[in-house]
Amino acid sequence: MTHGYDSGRLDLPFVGIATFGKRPYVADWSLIDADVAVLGAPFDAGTQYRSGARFGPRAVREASTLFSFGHAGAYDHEDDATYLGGDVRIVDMGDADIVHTDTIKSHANIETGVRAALAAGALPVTIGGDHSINIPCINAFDDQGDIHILQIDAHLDFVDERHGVRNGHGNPMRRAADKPYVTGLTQVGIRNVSSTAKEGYEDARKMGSDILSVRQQRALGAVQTIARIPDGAKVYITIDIDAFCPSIAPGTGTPSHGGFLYYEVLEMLQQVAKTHTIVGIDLVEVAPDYDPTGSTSILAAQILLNLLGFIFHERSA
Ligand SMILES: [Mn+2]
Repeated sequence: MTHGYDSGRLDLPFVGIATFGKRPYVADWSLIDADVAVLGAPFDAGTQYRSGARFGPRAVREASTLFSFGHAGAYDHEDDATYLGGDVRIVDMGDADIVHTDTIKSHANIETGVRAALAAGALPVTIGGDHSINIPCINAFDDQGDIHILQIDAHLDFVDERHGVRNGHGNPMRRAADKPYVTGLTQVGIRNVSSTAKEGYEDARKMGSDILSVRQQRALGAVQTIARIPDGAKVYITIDIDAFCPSIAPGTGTPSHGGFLYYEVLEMLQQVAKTHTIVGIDLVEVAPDYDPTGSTSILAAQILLNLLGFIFHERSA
């Protein structure tokens, strides 16, 4: 371990270079030797309203340092569990290169990063960027067997094509559903008006989607919600920060009132980590400049670190 009293340094959260969780930076993607590889995907040219998610990876990394005191792991007294002890090896791959105005090249660079994480046997965790960055993430799973997608989001993101656009942030769940190895989707938190019209919802259901609003999820609770995901499915989780209520997550391009609060999402993530194998994660649409308090980025970092804690706690159990 390189941090904490082990090394003779106190290394408080505000000290040092802000990699994700203050974990080691691995610039050479052929040298990843880790359980988790975190990739930044600072691309926001897929937005249809307010841009700014290109600054998401830096803001989430910065926020993640708050949870990175030098002690070994994070003890949770409610669960009586210590999460993310020194045995869980997390590395930060830095960012995929982004070529301004060029979605194809930028997405290809993100896909290369996710493929490198998978080739190393690490769990890929990609921080957006707008939700279009999920498209190359899912492309990278074309040799990984069947996956099911759990999407936590305000918006369905199931537009096939509009004005020739097929790879914007309104399209990723449709692009995923197009894949033969994506066997189904569970889309939770969907509410209010967005770019997906009625036919998009009909297409989604035809292509294997289970769609739940915030109020429908609340009525079910976490256990019953996650029980709707097929048994034995390998699950890829995509979290759009706008799934949360704008009162706790205003730092995003397309806020939508009536969203989730922290524990509603956390409990779904803890449950799915118990019941299913998680094969990949992305968290998108943090646009920090709309939230001068930084609370949105802290929420994103806290959700990711807790989710990783749950996953590796189950793996070691
Ligand atoms: Mn989205």
